[in-house]
Amino acid sequence: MERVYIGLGSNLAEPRQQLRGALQALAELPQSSLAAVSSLYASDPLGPADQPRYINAVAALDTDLAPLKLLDALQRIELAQGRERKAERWGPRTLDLDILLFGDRLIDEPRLKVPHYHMQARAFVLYPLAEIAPGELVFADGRRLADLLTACPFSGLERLSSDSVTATVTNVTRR
Ligand code: A4P
Ligand code: MG
Repeated sequence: MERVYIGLGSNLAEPRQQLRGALQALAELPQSSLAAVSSLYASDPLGPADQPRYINAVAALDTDLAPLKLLDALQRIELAQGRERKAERWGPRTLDLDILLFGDRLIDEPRLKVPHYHMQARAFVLYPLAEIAPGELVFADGRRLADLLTACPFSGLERLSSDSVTATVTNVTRR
């Protein structure tokens, strides 16, 4: 089993419900077990400002799926929840599932780059990740989570009090 961290984001069509559905789908993936889920965070949109705020979270999944198989599965979950791919960069979406880290692998394939590009500067990724990852986490490219957090202000981010979203997912360590 390898430990994978997955970033979840939504800013359309009841974002909390979108994340709830996605977490349930992650918990049901074959050859995998959902190990932990961060708090939910509300975050200002990165990219075009004329879109709703996002709800973001990070989940830890232990899996025997190969990286591209997991990507396929995540994209199926996105599509099942009404995701439409539009031309606008960083535009609104019902559900975005990004593979942030995959064990200690560096992946550079046309469909999959890991660690996920840009995650180093995104508070809505780093702070939820830090909730569920070991404090001394080092990425496969040598960067340290602690250093990235120090360089990334907790701005535009609001940690939401725990609610029913993660509570409905079974057998998960909650924070
Ligand atoms: N792809 C490559 N590497 C990966 C990876 N590690 N994980 C490829 C997942 N996918 C990966 O993704 C485009 C292609 O990236 C996929 O087909 C896959 O093969 P996409 O989900 O179709 O497109 P996207 O998400 O619109 O593009 P991108 O560049 O991934 O957008 P981001 O970076 O995910 O940004 N603001 C806030 N506050 N919170 C957010 O969550 N999200 C975005 C989207 C913009 N602003 C945001 C948020
Ligand atoms: Mg994406």
